[in-house]
Amino acid sequence: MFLRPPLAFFLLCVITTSCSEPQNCEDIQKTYPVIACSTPGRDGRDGLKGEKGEPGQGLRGLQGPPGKLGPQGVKGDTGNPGPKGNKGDRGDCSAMETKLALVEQEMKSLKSELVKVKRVQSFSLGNQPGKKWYVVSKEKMPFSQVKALCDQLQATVASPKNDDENRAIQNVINDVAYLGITDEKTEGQFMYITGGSLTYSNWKKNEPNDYGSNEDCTVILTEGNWNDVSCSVPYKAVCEFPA
Ligand SMILES: [Ca+2]
Ligand SMILES: [Ca+2]
Repeated sequence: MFLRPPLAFFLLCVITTSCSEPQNCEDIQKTYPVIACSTPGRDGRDGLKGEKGEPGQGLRGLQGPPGKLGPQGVKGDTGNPGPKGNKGDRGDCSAMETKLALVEQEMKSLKSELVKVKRVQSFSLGNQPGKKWYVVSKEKMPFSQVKALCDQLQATVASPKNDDENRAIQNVINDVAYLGITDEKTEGQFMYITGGSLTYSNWKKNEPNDYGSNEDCTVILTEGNWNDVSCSVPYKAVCEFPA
């Protein structure tokens, strides 16, 4: 006897579903020899990877914070010079020119006054035009103060370089006075305090003697000759001004 196809299909589905034990399958086959009974096979291998899908339709996220500043780029070439500008208006220099004229006039007047003062001074000091001139202090002082005094007057301590200059100094002093000559750096080697070895000297007989091993400064005596003395003993200062 044959079952009709719809019924047979129904039974096959029921039996296949319930046929989990081998013993049950054998019993069913005995009862329904036309029905094949089998256990489910193992899972197959994974298939090939599918193509990338289309972007999703969900909401887009918020924009993230700006990234870190990148490294400084290479300096570019110098650009072309810009076009020349238009010529400006002429400035008003009349006030400046008037002021300049006044300054020039004052300078001329001052120069004229200075010439007069120099002439009077030369006459009173017995200076000769074109030659160095000398000023003597009223007070006596140690050599360190003599240097400071002449510096203040923008002069140097007198340093005669020849007989004429030595005589000119002798003529203005009325007492012993310091000269700008010492052997403070090297004993026995007298030098100008402005630098350089002596090019002229007028030592008194048996001088310099470095008496008491303590005589490193030089004085000019009223007779015009020189003696080495202690720098701490007070004598007058003679400051020298250029011609
Ligand atoms: Ca000495
Ligand atoms: Ca001496």
